[in-house]
Amino acid sequence: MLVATIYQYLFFLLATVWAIQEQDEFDLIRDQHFEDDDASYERLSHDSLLWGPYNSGRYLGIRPRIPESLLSGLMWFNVDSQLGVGQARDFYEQGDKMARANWVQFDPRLGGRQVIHDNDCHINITIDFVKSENGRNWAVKIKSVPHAGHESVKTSFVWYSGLQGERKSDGTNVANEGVLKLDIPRNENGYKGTVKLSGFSEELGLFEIKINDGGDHTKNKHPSAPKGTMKALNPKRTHHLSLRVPNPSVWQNRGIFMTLLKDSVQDILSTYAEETDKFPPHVVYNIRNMNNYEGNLHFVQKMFEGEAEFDVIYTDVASPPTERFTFETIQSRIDEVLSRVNRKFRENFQLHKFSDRQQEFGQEMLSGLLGGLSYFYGDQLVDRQSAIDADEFLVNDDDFDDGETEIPKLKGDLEGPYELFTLVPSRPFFPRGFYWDEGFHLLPLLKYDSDLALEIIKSWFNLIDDDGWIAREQILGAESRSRVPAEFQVQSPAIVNPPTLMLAFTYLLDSSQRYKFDEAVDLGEGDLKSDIGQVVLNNPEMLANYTRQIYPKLKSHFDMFRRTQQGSVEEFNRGQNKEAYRWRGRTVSHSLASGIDDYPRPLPLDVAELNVDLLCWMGVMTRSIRMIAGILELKEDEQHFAKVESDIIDNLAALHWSEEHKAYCDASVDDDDEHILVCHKGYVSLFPFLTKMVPAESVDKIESIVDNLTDPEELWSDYGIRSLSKADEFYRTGENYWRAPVWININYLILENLQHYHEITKPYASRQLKEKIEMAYSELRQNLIKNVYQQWEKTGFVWESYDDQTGANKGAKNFLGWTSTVLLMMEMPEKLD
Ligand SMILES: *[C@@H]1O[C@H](CO)[C@@H](O)[C@H](O)[C@H]1NC(C)=O
Ligand SMILES: *[C@@H]1O[C@H](CO)[C@@H](O)[C@H](O)[C@H]1NC(C)=O
Ligand SMILES: CC(=O)N[C@H]1CO[C@H](CO)[C@@H](O)[C@@H]1O
Repeated sequence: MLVATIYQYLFFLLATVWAIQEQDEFDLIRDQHFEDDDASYERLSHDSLLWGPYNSGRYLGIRPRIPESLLSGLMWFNVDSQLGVGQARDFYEQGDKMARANWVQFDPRLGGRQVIHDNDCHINITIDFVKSENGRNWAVKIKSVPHAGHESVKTSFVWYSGLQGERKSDGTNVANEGVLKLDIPRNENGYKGTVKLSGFSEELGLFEIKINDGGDHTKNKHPSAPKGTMKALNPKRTHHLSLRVPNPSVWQNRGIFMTLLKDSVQDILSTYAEETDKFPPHVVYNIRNMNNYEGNLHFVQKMFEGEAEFDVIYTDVASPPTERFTFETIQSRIDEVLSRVNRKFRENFQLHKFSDRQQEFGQEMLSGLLGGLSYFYGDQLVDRQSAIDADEFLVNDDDFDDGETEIPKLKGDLEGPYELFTLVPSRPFFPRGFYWDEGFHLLPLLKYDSDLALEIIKSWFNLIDDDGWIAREQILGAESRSRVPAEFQVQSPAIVNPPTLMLAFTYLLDSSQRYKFDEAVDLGEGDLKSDIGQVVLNNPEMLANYTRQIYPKLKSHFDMFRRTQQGSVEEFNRGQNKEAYRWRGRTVSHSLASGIDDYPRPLPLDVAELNVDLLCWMGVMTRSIRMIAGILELKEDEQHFAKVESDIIDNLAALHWSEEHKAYCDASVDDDDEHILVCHKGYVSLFPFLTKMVPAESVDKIESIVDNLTDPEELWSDYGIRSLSKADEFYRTGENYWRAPVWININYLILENLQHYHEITKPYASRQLKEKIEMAYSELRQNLIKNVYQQWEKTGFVWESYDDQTGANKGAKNFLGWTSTVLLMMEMPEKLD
């Protein structure tokens, strides 16, 4: 590539002279991106969220919110024995022996602190990541201390940075792939002091990455090598290796590093077979640049004995000097950022009734959730061929044994690329976007930074396709696919998922209506900076503009649900109107679409099935879209949606309420095609209550729901409300995923609605019901907080679900994730009155 070569040549010879001119040029380019006034919020928002640990499935993976751009991060391994290298840390894995690994203070616009207690490597690592005020520069400080009894533990740290070729934010190709080069004199025996890389890309402009070797204040000690060891492997020096890898392979940094290491080790073994004692692990596992490669992927490796500390600085060369980091200024910025993060947390969440330790726990819930903020870009597998006939079921899985998960056999084609900015349920186990989870993720965030929540909602809604469909699990790009078993990778347009984002959006609109719109002022840039996080919600015109933008997508999404998940009503002469729905794509034991996979549903499989939880989700969507039509003053739409909403509420009573069981239930038909209710008490039967679809006047129904909720023989456990009644025949059977365990997201909704119904039934409720609700609320809230907190103390993590008999942790770890709604529970009042 001639152009690139000339460019590199010019750039690296004339970088210093250029820097001045380039700065003007880049300012110009940026000003063009953001020329009009309206864009000042856009620009602030863009820059303050440009960089982050957005490759959140790694322990530390830093990237900008730009497609296929610069990927950087940290790997490490123990070098006391030969075994350590096989457990090199990079991807955050469920099985890694970590006593802790989470962001404990974090704000996506500022940065924060992650702590990692690695029991295999016998070290505790603190990683501080901070951004500059303008958001375009960042720095990382890595500190590691050995565990007691392992004071001279030897650890290798590897920083990698790789340029992926880049695309423009609109997905089109850039003219120039960019370059990344070592920018100090090459020394095959390694380096003392700071290693510097310089680079250029269209979207990032000119940039530098500097990696130091600690400073005079550190107690860094590098292990020594036996006499006569090859100089190129000197463990007292920093080693650098770079090579050209295809852009789509940059993310495979760990595998590439291991291959290079293997080549080096094999070469050593064949040459020095007799002298292997000269090559202990901390010597032989140093990378060597044997072939004088130079390319887009760079590794910088260090060996430490005992404590370790070093820093990495990323500089946007076009930034003014006041915005750039130096090794001398990192620490004061870290101190400042951490204290601002703490202050912001305390301002938004009032936890003063809790102990210091519990407050730390609360802050870790939010930090861990936000530490999962991720940016994805890539293609996904979708099966649009094997259309699922509305009247057929995916797999006849009568033959499956209990506990076995049967999966629809789909064949996917790649579509895209798409981009997604999202939180993730669990960095080690589910490091990707989940539609059903995301609405819950946004609940704690709405309070803290509603502007970011709106960014995330918009990013998701952008993925709604022309048919109104969105994949329930977003597995974008090869890196994401590498973490999902092949049989789960393909998404089907026939399968939907609970539209929880609509639920989150109604919470948001509710809270915006509490603000006084007429007081909103025109915000200048100065104000914007301090208000960023709550700008749109405080500005009715911006909120209306935002809503106007997403409205067409929402409408088509809503229409798709009504079209594809329609239930049979007239065929069986039931219902008061046609609002009734059935989740498509279910099997005998699973309805993945519903999100509560193995919750028991009517059997045998029948097209006459109607699902009460889906009708409630339709109600949530309708209510949400009605509110939006209201904001946009679309009177006709608003009236139409209001009618659908009341039809849904009518049919909930007509089609799904069982007088016999005093509960809302799924429905089907019997042998004579007569409407019947199939009741499995648990989360599904609570749905009308959880989504505020039970009218306040229906106090009798509410009382029955509360009675069963508080019955220890049914739903009540000491650790929260269990997913399925103890009295149900399927209780704790099969894979027991949603057939007993306590899930925190649903429990959050239960608490929130106990509160809600306590308030709105005041004109109707007996004194007795009022007291029942108050008691259920207080005890449930206490039980939940207590158990999640205790399990966190015990295991170092919060979890996907909790055992209803012992409170013990279950499923995926570091599930922050909707389990973080426990933070909202902590903030709720202790008692209702
Ligand atoms: C490392 O972390 C553990 C907690 O996971 C703590 O008990 C221990 O004191 C820490 N060690 C050091 C040296 O800080
Ligand atoms: C809202 O949109 C209108 C029309 O596109 C535009 O003129 C106005 O400046 C926007 N207002 C804000 C606050 O973004
Ligand atoms: C404790 C309690 O009131 N449980 C009720 C749950 O619902 C059934 C009806 O199916 C009632 O009979 C129980 O009394």
